Amino acid sequence: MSVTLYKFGPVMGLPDPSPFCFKLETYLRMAGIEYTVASDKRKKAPTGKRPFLVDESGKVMADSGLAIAQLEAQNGNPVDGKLTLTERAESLAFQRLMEEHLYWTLVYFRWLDPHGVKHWTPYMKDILGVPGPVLAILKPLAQRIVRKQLAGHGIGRHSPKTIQDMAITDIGALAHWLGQKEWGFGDQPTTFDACLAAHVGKLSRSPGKTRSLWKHESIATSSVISNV
Ligand SMILES: N[C@@H](CCC(=O)N[C@@H](CS)C(=O)NCC(=O)O)C(=O)O
Repeated sequence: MSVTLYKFGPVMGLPDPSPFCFKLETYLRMAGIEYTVASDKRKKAPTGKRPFLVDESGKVMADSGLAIAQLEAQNGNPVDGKLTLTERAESLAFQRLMEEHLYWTLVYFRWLDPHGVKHWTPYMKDILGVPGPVLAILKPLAQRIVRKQLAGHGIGRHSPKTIQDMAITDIGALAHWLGQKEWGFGDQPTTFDACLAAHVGKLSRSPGKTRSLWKHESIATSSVISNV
């Protein structure tokens, strides 16, 4: 089987600035699924978000987690099949911590925190695939949308210091749970590790304040980054 992956594109030495795109691409590699990266930066997903996949029959799989669940079911669970039900529950809970909470603290630092915005702006042109003058128009519009999203989530109603503390608490929980383990579960990487690599990769390679969050808690996962 082969699929086409719609993502944003490599930046700052990461396969993608979006942890969801990073996770899904890493999963495809771990599962041994052939894929090509679509060059079309404009094509819209049914959900309006990236990543999404299109298979050979034209079927669209949107949302990284749902796409992985479909691929696992279709291909005999090549990546997560060895996990017990308890491990699956832990894997899901930690992925939710990263994707539904830690991720939003990073969104704040990238788009709204004045210090973070200053450091991120030079990368935005490449991430969004638009020329500088268009970016100057798009940035305030995007910031308005992000401000609404963060207020809707609830995290955006807190002070910058509280948002930073929340990120540090999440990173600390992950670090304590992982301890010195090389992988989240057993002796091989699973979807959990793909998700972790995506978030740790983003934290450690991000410019400005986000990187200092990473330095604040030494999370013992360098093997996750280098191996996945
Ligand atoms: N739950 C989704 C989240 C995907 C997501 O939030 N993608 C962001 C980039 S990190 C996006 O495409 N945002 C564009 C937008 O919101 O318009 C998944 O796992 O794929």
